[in-house]
Amino acid sequence: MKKVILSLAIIASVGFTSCKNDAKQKTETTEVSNEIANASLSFGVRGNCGMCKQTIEKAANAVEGVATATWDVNKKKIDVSFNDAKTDVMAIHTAIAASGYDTEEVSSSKDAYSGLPGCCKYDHTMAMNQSGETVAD
Ligand SMILES: [Cu+2]
Repeated sequence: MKKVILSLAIIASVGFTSCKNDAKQKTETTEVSNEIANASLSFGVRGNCGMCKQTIEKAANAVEGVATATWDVNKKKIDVSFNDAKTDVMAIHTAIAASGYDTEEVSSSKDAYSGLPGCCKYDHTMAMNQSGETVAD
């Protein structure tokens, strides 16, 4: 239990870090729930920084059936594991779009996008699902 609290504190502190520090942001943090995953997928999601990462992962994890969600700021890509009896791919795309972020399949909600912090207002023409290496720190 202490480990869970500690990791939540780490996730929170990463989330509150300013956008200017994203080059040094850890790319390994993952939102975790108690779901049992039997399926996984990866798809492109646009975004700029560590704050975007937190919003995107939180949105994906809020979908019932999602076990883990990890967004990579360099690849503009999310890896999701989920229980396919409880959710499906489009529900995950839709939840992320509703939080303000474009996915490969669903364009972001305009209202949610306009509510993002200035530094998170990513370019809608940004290439996503890139194959580059994950930058470790
Ligand atoms: Cu951001």
